[in-house]
Amino acid sequence: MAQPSLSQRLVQGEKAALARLISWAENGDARFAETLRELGPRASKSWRTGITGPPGAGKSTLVNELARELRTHARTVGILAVDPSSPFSGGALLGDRIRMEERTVDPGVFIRSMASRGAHGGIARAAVDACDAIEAAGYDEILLETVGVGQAEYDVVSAADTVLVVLCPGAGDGIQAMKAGILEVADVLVVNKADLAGADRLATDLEEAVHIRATGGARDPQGWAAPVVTCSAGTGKDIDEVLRQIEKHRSWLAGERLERARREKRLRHVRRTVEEQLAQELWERRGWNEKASALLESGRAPYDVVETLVSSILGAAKRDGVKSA
Ligand SMILES: Nc1nc2c(ncn2[C@@H]2O[C@H](COP(=O)(O)OP(=O)(O)OP(=O)(O)O)[C@@H](O)[C@H]2O)c(=O)[nH]1
Ligand SMILES: [Mg+2]
Repeated sequence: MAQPSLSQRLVQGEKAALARLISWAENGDARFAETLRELGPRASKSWRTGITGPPGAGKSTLVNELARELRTHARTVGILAVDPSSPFSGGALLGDRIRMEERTVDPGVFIRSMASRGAHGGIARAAVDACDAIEAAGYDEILLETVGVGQAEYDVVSAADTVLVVLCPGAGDGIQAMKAGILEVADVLVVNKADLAGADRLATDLEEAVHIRATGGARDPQGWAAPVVTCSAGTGKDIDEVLRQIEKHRSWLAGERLERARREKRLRHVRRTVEEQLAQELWERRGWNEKASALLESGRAPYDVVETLVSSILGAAKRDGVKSA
């Protein structure tokens, strides 16, 4: 009897098949696209929630609690923990994995971590592909956690439909977060560690900052002003409130807004992937690395080298255009 194909195994809910598919996405393996193609067009039904925030704010603890809460509502959950700044692949987020052990034995939960070195090309591209794979496997919810609040993390988390920014009182709290432009990316601001002193103060500061932004015309009047939720992932307090705010944002986005947002995200993903594949083609397969080195060594100025290389394809494209016209 013929072995079931990977796409068949995926649809049957086999986690190993999903893990394999994600590895193909990470490695830039052509079988990733083939498998998605085989699965055919499907309605996108997974809600993607991104979770970002400074190291140690309690993102992983919150993800674990959100997953627990979602499971009580019979929602299946795919968790993707991405560390764009870590050179270590796989084991980078092992700590998180161990903490989430309880979730991993649940057949309705899938957990995977990813670091930049594991991804062939861009981690942001690989993360979107991984989310698409999780969606294709039929999970209702995707929780996409990143470490840190830099540009690389934002690139990853901006693939989500709803972005949570998790902060906590203490070192590097509110003011720093605002400087880092966190208000711009947050759909929901979560003040975690409510059990610690300073949480209420941080929440008030954030509410004020959101209000100033909203009234300062930085957002359109019908726009979404990020709510501030205070919770304690460590004790499980008010996790349901965090979920309620995600649901509210989801209802607000539903319809035309959601379609537009997802269209933009798809376009960004296509652009990234095209850039990545072209770069591979030129630098690796067409030997541009060697060509550029040789030209530089022969004493050519960097911009001369750029022009020579670029016109070698653009010139060719122009000639082809003339031919086909
Ligand atoms: N007091 C208190 N501690 C918490 C709470 N939530 C998480 N912690 C603790 O904060 C520490 C960091 O939690 P993590 O969930 O690993 O934080 P993280 O944001 O995922 O950290 P990185 O992935 O390293 O950026 C752990 O020791 C948690 O036990 C909370 O609500 N209250
Ligand atoms: Mg973490």
